[in-house]
Parts: sequence; C-alpha cells; structure tokens
Amino acid sequence: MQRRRLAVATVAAAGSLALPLGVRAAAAGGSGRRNGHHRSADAGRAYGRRPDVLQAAQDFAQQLGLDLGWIEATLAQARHVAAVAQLIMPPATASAKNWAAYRARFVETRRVDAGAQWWRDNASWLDSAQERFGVPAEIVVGIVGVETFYGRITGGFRVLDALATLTFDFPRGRSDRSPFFRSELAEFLRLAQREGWDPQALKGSFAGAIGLPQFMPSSITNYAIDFDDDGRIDLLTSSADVAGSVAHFLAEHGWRRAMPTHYDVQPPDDIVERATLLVPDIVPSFTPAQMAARGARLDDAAQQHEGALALIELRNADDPPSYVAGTQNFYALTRYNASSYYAMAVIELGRAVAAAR
Ligand SMILES: [Ca+2]
Repeated sequence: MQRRRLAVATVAAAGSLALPLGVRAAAAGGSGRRNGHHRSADAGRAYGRRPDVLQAAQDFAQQLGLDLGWIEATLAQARHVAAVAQLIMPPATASAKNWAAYRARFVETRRVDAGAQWWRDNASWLDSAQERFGVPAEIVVGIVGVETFYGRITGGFRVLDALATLTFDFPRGRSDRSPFFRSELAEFLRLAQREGWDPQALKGSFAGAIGLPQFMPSSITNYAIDFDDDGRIDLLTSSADVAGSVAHFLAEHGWRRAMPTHYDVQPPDDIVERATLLVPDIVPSFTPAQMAARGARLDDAAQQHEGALALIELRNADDPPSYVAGTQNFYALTRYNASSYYAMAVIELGRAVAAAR
C-alpha cells in the first residue's frame, strides 16, 4: 500500500482497520474478523460505459501509455461489489484494544504448525533472503502467517472489482480514500499488462491486496522481487518470490541486520513520566539512558542498545497493559501495517514457529 508514501504512525486498534497502512490497504485475510469470508463476494452490476469510468480509462491510458481500448474493455467488465464497500467502513462499534485476545488469534497451534511446514518447505529461500536483506526467516514467516495463514486465506474478491468499487463508489461516511485506490487501480492495470495477468481472474482481499504477503499493486511495483529468477514476480505461488519480496520490503523500510525488534521493559511508575514516553507512540524517540532517566527499567541488553527506543503499550482490555521497548526494527514492521499489535503478533508468531520447527 504505498506509492513509497509511508503510512502515518497511528496505532490501529487490534483487529480494526487503519488504512491505508503499510504494504497492504487494510486488514488482510489472516486478520480474521474483517476478511470478508463471511460476506458475499458476489459482484453486482458491471461498470460498463459509465462516464466517470470512461474518463478514468482515458486518464489511465495517457498516464500509463497503455491501449485505451484495452483499458476501456477491462474497466467495463469490472463489477461493483457491495461487500467491498461495506468492509472498507470502520466497525460499527469500536472494540476494546486487547493484546491478549489479538495474540491468541494468530499464535495458535494450527497456524504455528502450518508455519513450521512452510518454513521447512522454503528454508533455502528464507535463508537466502536473510543473507541478502538481513531480515531473519522467523520475521518473514511471522508476516506470511499473520497475513494469510501461509496462503490459506488470500482473499476471495476479484482485485479488479475491489479496486474499481473503491475507486468509483467509495462509500460516504468515512474519509474518502478513493484517490489512493484509483492510483492502485491504475497500477494494477499496468502490472496486468507487464506481467501478463488476466485482470478478470486475479483474486485478493476486499481492498485489492494480493498473494501470500498481501501486497497492494503499488507495493508489488516498488518492492516485490523475482527472487527465484524465473522472469516473473509471482506472489501467489512462488514462495521464493514471497520470501524475497517481504524481506526486501522491510529492508527498504529501515530494517537493520542483527538488531533485535524489542526489549523487555518495566514502564515508569510515575504516570506523567509514562505518558511522556508514550507520546511518540511507535516511533523510536528515546535513548536507553533517556528512558531510564524517566523511570523505565531496562535490562542490560536494552541499556546497551545503540539507537533510539519506543515505549510500546499493548492494552489488554480491563487487565494491565503489556509493555515492550521497540527498536527501529519494530518500527520497520509497522510500515507493513501501522499497528503495534500487528508487529508484536508477527514477532511472536515467528518466534513460536521457530521453536516448533
Ligand atoms: Ca519468480
């Protein structure tokens, strides 16, 4: 999700949509609650020759240098999908942030077992990605597991329909993201031509995110790589391309080789000091010494960390929150999806899979 534009550093409530986020536009299949599987992906009317669609076809043809007739014919067959417009809306009731519940959705036996199998099947590619980009296999494994349950849930919407619906009929009632989806639709058409995809056939999430890592079209353009060197980028069936592309995305978003993602921390008892440390949210802003000076207790490894840390608070509904001291690498994970809950779930799923394999 991203035309190199970074997501704002907001923390999404566990399981809710804060979009557009990092690499994908919205909660992916693996995020469960809002994956659309319980809703109808049935397409409604085709866009045909609606004037605004014809105008967009002209704009795209000029902008992309593609054949106008092909774009018109392709967009004419795109269909409005009511479920897409519903799923893009915020949930009717805000659910309490609950890290324990969020974690339990992802770090569970079936997903861990599937992750261990996926790791065994793709160990050489994961090792190569780690060597080249410095991103540990368990982080890539954590992302693919949280996103799509290792390919079990990659989304049942035609990408063309999803992007057309969010471009031409973005629902009223929330801030208008249609310009974002319009540029993703253009990018999708360009990729379909370049990569030889059938734009009518490719499926993804309700927001148009594609494949095992749920990359938006612009992220495919900017960050996906042909890691097995077979001449094409395939995020649906090439685990090599998936592993390489996820690691490349993180490397391009500031991932540092051999740096931990986070350290244990006891937050300051003083509520004012604690609140001060929480202000920058997920952005690493305090040296270990500055954190300690405000009363945070860090272990030896954290005290020796070179660089800034962020005090991350993960709420547990009515129970006391959990805290970690996030590094630059924790922040890099939130470029994939701007949620500390998401980043922590990725880390803990990867760790659980590493222990199980
Ligand atoms: Ca490939």
